[in-house]
Amino acid sequence: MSLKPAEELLQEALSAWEWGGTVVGAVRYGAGHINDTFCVYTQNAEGDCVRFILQRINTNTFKDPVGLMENIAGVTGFLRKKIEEKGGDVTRETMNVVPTKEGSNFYADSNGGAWRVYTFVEGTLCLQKVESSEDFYESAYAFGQFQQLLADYPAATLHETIARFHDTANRYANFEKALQADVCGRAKDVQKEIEFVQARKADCSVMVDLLAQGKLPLRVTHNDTKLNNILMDKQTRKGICVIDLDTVMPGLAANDYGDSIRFGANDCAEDETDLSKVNFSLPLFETYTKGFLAAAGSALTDLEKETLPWGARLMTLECGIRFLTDYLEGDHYFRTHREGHNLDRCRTQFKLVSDMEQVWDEMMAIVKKYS
Ligand code: ADP
Ligand code: GN1
Ligand code: MG
Repeated sequence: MSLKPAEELLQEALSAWEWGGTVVGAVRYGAGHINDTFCVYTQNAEGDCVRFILQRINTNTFKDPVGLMENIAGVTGFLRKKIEEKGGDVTRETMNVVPTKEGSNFYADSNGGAWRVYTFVEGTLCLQKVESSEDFYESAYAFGQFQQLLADYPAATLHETIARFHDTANRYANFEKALQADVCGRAKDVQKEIEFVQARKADCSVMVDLLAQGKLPLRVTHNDTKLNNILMDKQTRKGICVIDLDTVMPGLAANDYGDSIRFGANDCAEDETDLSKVNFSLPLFETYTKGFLAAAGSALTDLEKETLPWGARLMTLECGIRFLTDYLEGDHYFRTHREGHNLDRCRTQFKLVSDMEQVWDEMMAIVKKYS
């Protein structure tokens, strides 16, 4: 079933929860590319405003919402125990799912959509761009710690919410398929980008080959470690809560590290159209490396640490390949807001990959310094 605009199902979804007060309104929220997120404003008996996050899971992307929500319930429950043990605040340091009136952790709507509600973590910031080196360090520490906390999570119980999510070689194969099909006749206009990818076909296999050879371990990873998937405390500016847990699955440590570098170690938006503003920042790379290794380094093997720069390069290349593939296929995967949006996004990623290739030796040396 094709999904209707989320707004059309909003009232139906709202009626599936108790809310503990009167719903005053619900507005679109956040800048994600996949799910539909709303902030729900309620008024409780004391007259105070209490906010919630209501999300429609994109079931075209996440085909098994039951398994996905089981993962989230499992992971947040596990984190809650760890946070309690260290005397932390479980209402702010992990996501908390609010059950429906029927006691389920999501609501299946009449259109095949799946909705869930989280308590709103107040007093936090969600950054779309790095504002200071200190913020980036804190995000690195928070993602590193997230991985540490989940190190002994029973990984075999996790559902693979998107098959082969960070299998870069398979992403390359899908790109070639999209290119052959060229359903929109767009390939002729993006020859430079196509050549860029094809020249890096061998790179796409570096990490997946090491995994297949048993040289790198699978860990419980987040797999979507963008800066805007961390909530930072407004007062202390510490990264307090890792959000967007849909892609928590067994994966490579370098990919969590690398996806954060891709998104945050630069001074531009992911969809910046002026490529002269798109520059990989080695100082920010160093800051993130320091924070991530301070939190997660002791759990990583020597080869995992050595290959972290590959995580950065390949997550950036892979993301660019995914944007380009979606552009060739007619923009059906990532939400777009303008003509050529995926192509703009793809170009920023490829510029960043080129920059990283230029300073590869320095990247390797920085990782070594903090290992
Ligand atoms: P998407 O998959 O679309 O990226 P996210 O789960 O990252 O969705 O949520 C989108 C935005 O909503 C986040 O960037 C953040 O600003 C906000 N958000 C999500 N969950 C919470 C929460 N529990 N408390 C406060 N803000 C949240
Ligand atoms: C998507 O959902 P969101 O916006 O946090 C995508 C990530 C990409 C990212 C690029 C499930 O993340 O893999 O890296 O866009 N999520 C999924 O910004 O495909
Ligand atoms: Mg997000």
